[in-house]
Amino acid sequence: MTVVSTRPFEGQRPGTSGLRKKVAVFKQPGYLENFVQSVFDSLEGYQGQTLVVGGDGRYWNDQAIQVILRMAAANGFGRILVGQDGILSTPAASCVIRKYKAFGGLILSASHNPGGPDGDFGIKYNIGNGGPAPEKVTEDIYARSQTITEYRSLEAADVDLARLGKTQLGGAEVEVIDSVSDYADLMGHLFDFDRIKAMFASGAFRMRFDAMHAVTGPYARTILEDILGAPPGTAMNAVPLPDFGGGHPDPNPVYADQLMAEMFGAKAPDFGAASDGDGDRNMIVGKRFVVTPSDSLAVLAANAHLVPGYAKGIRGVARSMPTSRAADRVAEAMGIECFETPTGWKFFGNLLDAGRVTLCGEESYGTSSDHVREKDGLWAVLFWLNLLAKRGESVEAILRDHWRRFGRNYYSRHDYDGLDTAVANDLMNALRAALPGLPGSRVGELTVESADDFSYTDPIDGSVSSKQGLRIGFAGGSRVVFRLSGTGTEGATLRVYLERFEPDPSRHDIEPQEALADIIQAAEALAGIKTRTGREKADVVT
Ligand code: VG1
Ligand code: CO
Repeated sequence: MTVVSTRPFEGQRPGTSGLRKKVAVFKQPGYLENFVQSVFDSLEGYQGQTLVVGGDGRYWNDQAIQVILRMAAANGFGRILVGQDGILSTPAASCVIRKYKAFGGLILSASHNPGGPDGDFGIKYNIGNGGPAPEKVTEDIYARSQTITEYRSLEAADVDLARLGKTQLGGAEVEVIDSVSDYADLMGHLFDFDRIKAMFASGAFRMRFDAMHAVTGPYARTILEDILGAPPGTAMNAVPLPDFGGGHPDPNPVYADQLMAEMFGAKAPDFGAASDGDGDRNMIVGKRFVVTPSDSLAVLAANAHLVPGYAKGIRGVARSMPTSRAADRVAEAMGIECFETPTGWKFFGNLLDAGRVTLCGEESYGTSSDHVREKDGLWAVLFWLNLLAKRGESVEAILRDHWRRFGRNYYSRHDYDGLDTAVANDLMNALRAALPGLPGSRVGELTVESADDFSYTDPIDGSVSSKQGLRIGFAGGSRVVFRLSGTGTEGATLRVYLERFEPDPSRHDIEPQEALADIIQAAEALAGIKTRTGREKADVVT
């Protein structure tokens, strides 16, 4: 064992989902080691216990994993489970942590952020319930990183991650496990695989899944093609590449443009889906028909009883604050609880553990349930496949029926990327200062009804998270929310979330940007985005 002296690095505070930095920052000697030691130092009682390690296959994963294995062994973990070739999607890691009752896990991913030598790297710690560490833990890790003086490691050869099986590393047993099988088993218990198989076998149903050269490739091939019998090639871009093929592994209509071209083309398949860098997000597309993530959550909640894993009913739903309130309407009709949490999956953990909610979702293409403690891309795809097989209707028909029953929440998110941090902070501060005077005032044709800076008190442990986004509600139920991203690595990203409720079915066919035009104008009038940032329009509109 070696004890290496070190000095703190600035800025090792985890954001919305772990610590994310440029690869070059992570490659500084001691940078990764300091963070990992800070994680271990902030935990208690892990001696002899199990740690799960895996990542999304991005550039530098392989080397980082060897560093982590040596450090985990040197720090006294008894057993380390690592995905073959270092691969574990975020939901698969969550599944493995739970199944083998591990103490926790380290997941190497920067999710939807681009990879490669000039791209991003990331690491997050998940606790024993399989979910992201709550804020209290991430704050402890950060505090420790600012006072760290040494880290522990071993002098040992690299573990062969390609070969399944066990190796001894210092006092720890390292086991390389199949990356897919535990996760695939769990999916088989939740969904009606026979019915989905029959749908594919009929030949009348075609789908495309875009893995975006990220981690879900092997999962999608095994589950969709090998187990469910979808034709080979159903999963496209299915080989994980260290730089994701130079793309942006973010499953939205802008970045998954290859899939969108097919879904809107002449021979469009019936169903399309995509997932992100670490496999926890999902985009659902029908034949020439886009499904917003907020609507997807609401549809899953309303139809959960049709799926074996949820046939007994769902207990409640939770959504992140900026997510549209489509799910709230379903919860109300079903007489179940609905929670509004800050952005980031870590805020769902307590509600799931306490059995208060079954389904959770975020507007950023993230949905999942109590089967794991992370969002889960392929799970959502399989849920939709199960619904399509059971209802025998198209994606579009299911959505239109949903809107008729519950009304339609028109929704869009406008992102302004790579802003000067000071400019973005000034914009938010000015708007925050103006909030108290807004209620009752008019912005264009709209009247402001409410305005606040979202603060969340966790109903289970009472912890408070403040400054989680500025929300302005208008008379009639429309809303705009402003937030700064907590996952970027360059400058600041401003996210503007826009929503309008439309109960009238004869008005459910409007193009969303048009349906939201007055709210888009109000957002500009309230925040002065153009004048402050000099940007004429958003970089990404989803
Ligand atoms: C974004 C999304 C948020 C999501 C987070 C992590 O955060 O908005 O909903 O939970 O990414 O997802 P932010 O702070 O940039 O808005 V992932 O798939 O990157 O682990
Ligand atoms: Co992700």
